[in-house]
Amino acid sequence: MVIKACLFDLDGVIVDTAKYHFMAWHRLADKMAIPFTEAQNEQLKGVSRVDSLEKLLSWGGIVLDNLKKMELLELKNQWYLNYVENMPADEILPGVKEFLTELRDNDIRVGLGSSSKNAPLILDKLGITSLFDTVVDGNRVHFSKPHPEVFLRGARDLGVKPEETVVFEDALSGVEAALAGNFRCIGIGEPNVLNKAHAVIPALDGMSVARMKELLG
Ligand code: B16
Ligand code: MG
Repeated sequence: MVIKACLFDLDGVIVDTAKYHFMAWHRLADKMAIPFTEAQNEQLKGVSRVDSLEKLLSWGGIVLDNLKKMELLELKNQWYLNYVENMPADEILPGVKEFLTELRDNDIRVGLGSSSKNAPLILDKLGITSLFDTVVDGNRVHFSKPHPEVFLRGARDLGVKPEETVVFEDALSGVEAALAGNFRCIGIGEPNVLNKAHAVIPALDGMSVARMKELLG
């Protein structure tokens, strides 16, 4: 396989912000007396803010008007931003900077494909914006993962075909998005959750161009 580009999800792949999304959704669920489990949280990973709220409300059997939904979305985001405000720059996950740098040195283009509207702010906070050739975030897409739009836009920005591009994802919705777009996909996390991916690894720590090629056969 020729690899011309890599597209990275943000939350849970580049940085451990997935835990802050979980904390903020949990707080909102508690406020509304909706039981919220780790398994349900798994279903919110990679899903846009507005679609996540719809899922949460449906689990609680709660129907609200749009104004109230906007209020709750604003509240969840404020809590999330408060958590990430105190996030140290070294919270970038181990091995990420090294791998991104190696990709660049090997002329493999690098893009971000995140559902998060806060992605540019997080990259900036970590001081790694310049390591990406393109950033596609929740502000640039119409359809949430598992729709492939976010990755298709990334490939288009980079001038590469999906079949020449590897997507790194920690969410089932993201793995499904990558496959729907005809990308190769390496899952980051639990094999039993991400078993649709072409390969699954626990984290990016120790990842290299050689290892990536080996994993994809
Ligand atoms: P925001 P990713 C996703 O980011 C998160 O996994 C998901 O939990 C979150 O709801 C979504 O971004 C929207 O984020 O509220 O910051 O716009 O994993 O696609 O990088
Ligand atoms: Mg993610």
